[in-house]
Amino acid sequence: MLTRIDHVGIACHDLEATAEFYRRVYGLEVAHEEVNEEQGVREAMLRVGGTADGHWACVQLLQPLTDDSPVAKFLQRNGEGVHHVAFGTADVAATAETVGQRGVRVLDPEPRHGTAGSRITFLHPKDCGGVLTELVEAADDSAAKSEKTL
Ligand code: MC0
Repeated sequence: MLTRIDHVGIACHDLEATAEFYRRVYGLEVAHEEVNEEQGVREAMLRVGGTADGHWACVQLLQPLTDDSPVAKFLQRNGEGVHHVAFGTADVAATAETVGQRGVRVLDPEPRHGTAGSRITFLHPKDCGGVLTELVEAADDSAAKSEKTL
């Protein structure tokens, strides 16, 4: 059902300063930047290594756009740090339905728009051992899914 760790989301106050930390200390570069108004974030993806299913595992830096967004609330409560873990899946809607049947609250029954054309849904941290969990169907995961169904 889960095919990779897609990314680890890290909440920060200053995207550029945090990206510079990852560049200076680990030599990681920003591969992709995006603003996601619906989620209330500016984000930067830093590729760390390849996964067995042919994707990149990334660190995702998240800076809030507004004071009432989920990442802003998280920063107010906890300060900077790991905000969520995201798993890749070939079919986000099917995986969300399965985990929902297993007693986990699915926060977005209808998948939303995520990084680089992906489709995403979040699972409630209180049902996932305190870890806000994201399911990600990348744009090319969907292509693989249509091939499979042909
Ligand atoms: C909140 N809680 C967390 C947490 N956020 N626990 C672990 N990790 C987190 N990130 C805990 C709080 O400490 C609190 O626990 C309880 O959950 C309720 O939190 P709240 O903030 O008072 O309540 P809500 O219900 O308003 O919000 C929590 C919820 C929300 C997780 C439902 O933040 C949400 O819907 N998040 C999903 C969307 C999101 O985070 N988007 C930003 C990333 P106590 O014990 O005090 O009750 S967007 C993204 O990442 C996109 C761009 C992408 O990857 O493509």
